[in-house]
Amino acid sequence: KKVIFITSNLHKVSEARKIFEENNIEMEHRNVKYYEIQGSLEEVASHAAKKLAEKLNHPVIVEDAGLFIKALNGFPGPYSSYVQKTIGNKGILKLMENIEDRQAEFKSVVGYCEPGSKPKIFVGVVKGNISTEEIGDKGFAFDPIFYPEGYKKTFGELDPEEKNRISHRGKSFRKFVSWFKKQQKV
Ligand code: ITT
Ligand code: NA
Repeated sequence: KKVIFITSNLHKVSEARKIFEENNIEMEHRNVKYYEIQGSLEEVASHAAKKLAEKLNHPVIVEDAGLFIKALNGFPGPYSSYVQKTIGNKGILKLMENIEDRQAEFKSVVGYCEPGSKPKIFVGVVKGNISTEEIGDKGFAFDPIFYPEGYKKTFGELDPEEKNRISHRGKSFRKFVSWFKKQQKV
């Protein structure tokens, strides 16, 4: 059975595609514009998955993600996409100047829904720290300013496979995949 992954973000697609391929699940990417409610990542992902499953009359996946910085009370969180496009990494580093507590986490929420059913969500989190400068050019968006816990490299310095192994997105999509495979057997 095929799943349609709806996103405007091609970086998400390439990271997720590896996980689908490793598990022999057929995934088709589509960039369908839709209205995103305001709310937590969980609310946004489940609402969008439900809406899009009915609209396309097909099982769909969406993913809502964000970077939550502790010293900034969780900012940019649900506003990550907008903040990345406006103040960017330089703006975040500026806000973090002279702040000693660099703790942050990336969170990814996968929303899955089949037409006529309730949406399900799968959450992945990776803890880490905000750097003091941008390092690495391998990932996207906030990757060059995020040190995953236990690593001396930023996400921007990791190969895609390495990032996937520990990332919020790797975790949420692997959770989805393991649930999805169990469903297929019945
Ligand atoms: P769609 O909603 O169309 O899927 P988007 O890019 O708008 O694409 P989100 O609403 O989930 O996605 O925004 C999350 C933002 O957080 C994203 O645009 C990036 O700026 C940032 N982000 C999410 N995951 C990231 C990652 O793995 N590495 C770096 N930045 C990330
Ligand atoms: Na979005």
